[in-house]
Amino acid sequence: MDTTKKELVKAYRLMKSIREFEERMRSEYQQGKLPGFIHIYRNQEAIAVGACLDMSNGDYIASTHRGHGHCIAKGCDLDGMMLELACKQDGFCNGKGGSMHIADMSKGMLGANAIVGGGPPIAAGAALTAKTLKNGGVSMAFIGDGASDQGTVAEALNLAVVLKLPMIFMYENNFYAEFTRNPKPEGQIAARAGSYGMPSVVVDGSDFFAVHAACRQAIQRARDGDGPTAIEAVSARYYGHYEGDAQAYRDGEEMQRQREEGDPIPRFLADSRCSALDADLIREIDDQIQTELDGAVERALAADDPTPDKLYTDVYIHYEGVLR
Ligand SMILES: Cc1ncc(C[n+]2csc(CCOP(=O)(O)OP(=O)(O)O)c2C)c(N)n1
Ligand SMILES: [Mg+2]
Repeated sequence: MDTTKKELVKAYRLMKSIREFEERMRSEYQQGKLPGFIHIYRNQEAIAVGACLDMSNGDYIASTHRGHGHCIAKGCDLDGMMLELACKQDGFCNGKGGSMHIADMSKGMLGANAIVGGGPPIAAGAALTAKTLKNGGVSMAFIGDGASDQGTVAEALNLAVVLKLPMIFMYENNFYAEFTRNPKPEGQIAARAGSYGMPSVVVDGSDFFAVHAACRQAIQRARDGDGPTAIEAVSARYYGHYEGDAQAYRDGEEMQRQREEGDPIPRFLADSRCSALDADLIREIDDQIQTELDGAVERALAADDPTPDKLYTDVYIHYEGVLR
């Protein structure tokens, strides 16, 4: 599969933006400047970026509680995200969403979701919309290994096959659900999805090229009207379940090895297909990301909180006038 230089630059920029955005968030969070709970995506960046690279704003994704990478990969700008994570009134959801409920409809990002397994039925609905409107759109649900056992996921798998939906089930198997190691052997999640009657593959989630190739094929299949595909991308969680989790339940040596071997960014740059990305170009991109982040953090911390009179806005849809 050919990946153009433009695509490689975009992929690098997005993976590095996710990495740096989250590391900056961690630092601000540890200083008590960001509220709520955050779940860091580190070392899974190649999955979000490989998955979203062939999608446009007219395609949909439904994210998870570990959603910053999905947002950035789908094109959400860092400024709006940082404002939202700081719960400021100019954030994507006017400060009401924060990390776990952030959404940006203009980019087809249907939302992070604190309900484990909440995304796939939403993505199935979006896929049905695209199919009904015949607009060529596709829809993707990101699903953790823990979430893969939820009944909502089973329902979405079933509907996607029965209705031949333009949908991709993107499983991110990082082998942990909160503090519990997932006992399923690698490939079992994909096999279960396959048993519903859709093609299913297992890829190395640290390998951008493997993820991108599988997603390109699945997205094309969906656009061609051939129905859903399931992809199990295997990775290892880098940090704890949430920021602040010391991971005392993991073997330290094994974790260190997984952290090093599982880093998708040096692996991407070392690939011969990236030889066109010279050191000056990488430095330039890195500098641009830092400048963008400096501005985003400064603006977010200085921005206004939502005012008390906005307490009940953006919470419920008001149907008056809509259903007439
Ligand atoms: C319906 C529901 N059950 C339980 C929880 C608590 N919970 C939050 S995250 C999580 C684990 C999810 O694991 P996984 O799907 O593998 O995603 P990961 O955290 O590894 O990205 C659980 C059980 C929840 N938020 N929602
Ligand atoms: Mg997991």
